[in-house]
Formats: sequence, structure tokens, C-alpha cells
Amino acid sequence: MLIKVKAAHEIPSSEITPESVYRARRAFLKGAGVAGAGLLAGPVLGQEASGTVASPNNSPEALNLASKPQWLVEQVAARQPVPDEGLFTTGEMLTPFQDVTTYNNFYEFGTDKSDPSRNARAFKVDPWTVEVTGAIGKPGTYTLEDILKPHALEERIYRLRCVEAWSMVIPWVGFPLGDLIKRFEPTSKAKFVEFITLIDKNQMPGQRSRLATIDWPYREGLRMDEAMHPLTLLAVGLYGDILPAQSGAPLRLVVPWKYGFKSIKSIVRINFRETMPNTTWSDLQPNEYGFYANVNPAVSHPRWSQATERRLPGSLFMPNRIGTLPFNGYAEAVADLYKGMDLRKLY
Ligand SMILES: Nc1nc2c(c(=O)[nH]1)N[C@H]1C(S)=C(S)[C@@H](COP(=O)(O)O)O[C@H]1N2
Ligand SMILES: [Mo]
Repeated sequence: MLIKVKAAHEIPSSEITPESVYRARRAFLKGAGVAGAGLLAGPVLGQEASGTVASPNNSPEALNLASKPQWLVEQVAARQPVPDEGLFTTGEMLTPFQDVTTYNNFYEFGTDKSDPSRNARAFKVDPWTVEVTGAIGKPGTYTLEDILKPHALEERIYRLRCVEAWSMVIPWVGFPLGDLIKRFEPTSKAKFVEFITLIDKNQMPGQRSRLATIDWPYREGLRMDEAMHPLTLLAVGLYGDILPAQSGAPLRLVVPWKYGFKSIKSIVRINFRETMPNTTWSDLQPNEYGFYANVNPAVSHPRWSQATERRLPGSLFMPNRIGTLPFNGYAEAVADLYKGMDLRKLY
């Protein structure tokens, strides 16, 4: 299946290679008059013919991690390259590493966009375990290695569209969630999958805050067919390296056709169930955030329009506002999942 999203800023599909993405980015930054700063801020993308985005060789400190598990660094390095076309890449300029890792939503580390990269200091990802429970044949507590070792990792470039109407284009490293789910042998009662983030007040200042409105831990969920969809990614890296703490280390979900809040970070529990789980944002504001949260330019948030988005990076003088696409541009691949549903009501 070939999904092409036509946008004014898109480069021809014949040029969709990491190198041309890099060139497009250079041209963009020059045009915006921030070439120097922008190019120094981010890593240089892959100039070699390998088709992967070059790894910036980050220190643990730079990623806000206590350590970088060597086996995981190596598994990420051995990833399959980004395909030249199709569903798992886009023709758009990548959002620079600097923006991807300093403009974050991760309320466990604070509510400002710059809080997660500043407050997630020496985050511990080793050891890390994931408890897998519910309607499956193989429940248990799995180490991160148990979870990841059998899977070949892939690099995939996806758009990420936040419900707050900004977006990025991010080169993730991960593998299809469906491949992991099959290993747990779900039973016929597994109709939904629930995901839960780490709760650790010592490491996560947002969970200590008396001002916090969220009832921790952060929770998300998918219907089983959404979880099994080939686009649904379990990510362990971005820009060719393991995930920084602020991006959801060591393991996070990426569901590119849904608003960003579905893409839950730092997962410690996966639960298979017969009924729809409660989820953090729809519990907090059910009239503003729903369970499905499919990107939909036709359904406004009660307090703002969803028809357009601010593509990062931008600036005061060049906000880089673009039209939002149904299902974030992935409609051809996912619209069938929602046949017969009223997506105005089931937002
Ligand atoms: N545990 C947890 N996961 C989370 C969030 C959060 O606050 N806590 N924020 C969500 C929101 S609103 C968005 S837009 C994305 C942002 O991902 P990024 O910071 O890697 O771009 O993470 C999502 N996952
Ligand atoms: Mo978001």
C-alpha cells in the first residue's frame, strides 16, 4: 500500500531519502534565516547510502538517563533502514533532534514543554520490567530484554500530531506492537489493551506536585484491532539512538493517526481486557478528550479548532502553519477500522 500525502512543502517522492530530507532541512533553515543555530543544534542526518538516520552518539547525560544499556544501543544500531516510500516514511522535513527532545509533553516531569528535558535527570531504565496481565495465555513480568530481544527493529518516520495543534516529523526506532502481542497469546476475551506508565515519585517530580490534576499513573488504551494495526509502533529509540528520558524511555507507544496523548511513554504494564479501559485525558476532561482520539480536522476541540497545526520547528515570524489531515494523513491505512462509527460522537 502506498500512502502519499500531498502538502505544499512536500518534496517529490523520487527524492524521499534521508539525504534529501537533510538537504530539504538545510534549505528550510537557510530560508528561515536560522541556518547556523539550527544546524549546530541537531545531529547531522545520514549522508551514507544506508538509508538510516545517523546516530548522534549521545552520552547517557545527554539523554537524561542513568545509563545506556549496551545491548539495547546495539539492537537499535542494527535497525532496518527507513523504506524509500510507503506508509512508514513521509516526504516531509524531519523535525530536528533538538526540537524533538526539548519540546515535550510528559507531565510526570512537569507541565511546561521544557520541563521534561530539564527535570528528567539520570532516569533509570536498567533494570526495567513490564508486567503483562489479563486475557492472555502468557502473563508474567518480562524484563526489557525479554520484550525486545526476539524483534528486529525498524526505523520509521511518522508524523506526530498533538491535540494542542502542533506537530512534528520524527524518525523512530521500534517494532510493530502486534508482533509483541502475538507472543502473549491473547484469548478471545482480549478486546482492548491497556497501557500504564511508571509511577515513581522519586524520579518524577510531576507526580510529587500537589498541583497535579492527573491521577497517576498515566494510562492509555487501544482497541485490539488498533493495537494489531501494522502502523502501531512500540518505540525504543529516535534519531538512531535509544530514547531520551523525556521521550518516554525505555519503551513507549507511537500511534501516528491518533492525537499524541495516546502515545503513552515509559510503559511498565500492559493489560488485556474485555472492556474499554479508562484513560488519563478522557477521565480528566471527557468532553474534550475521547478514547479514540483519531486526528480529525473536522471536529474542533471545545476550546480551539483542529483544522490546522503548527509544524515544528517554527518561529514567531514563521509559524509554519499547515492543514491537518484526517487521521493525520494515514486515512487510507486506518479509516476502515472505524467504518460505521460516528467519529463526531466517538472523538
Ligand atoms: N506517560 C505519559 N505519556 C505521554 C504524555 C504524558 O504526559 N505522560 N503526554 C502525551 C502527549 S499529550 C503527547 S503530545 C506525546 C508527546 O510525545 P513527545 O514529547 O515525545 O513528542 O506524549 C504523550 N505520552
Ligand atoms: Mo499531546
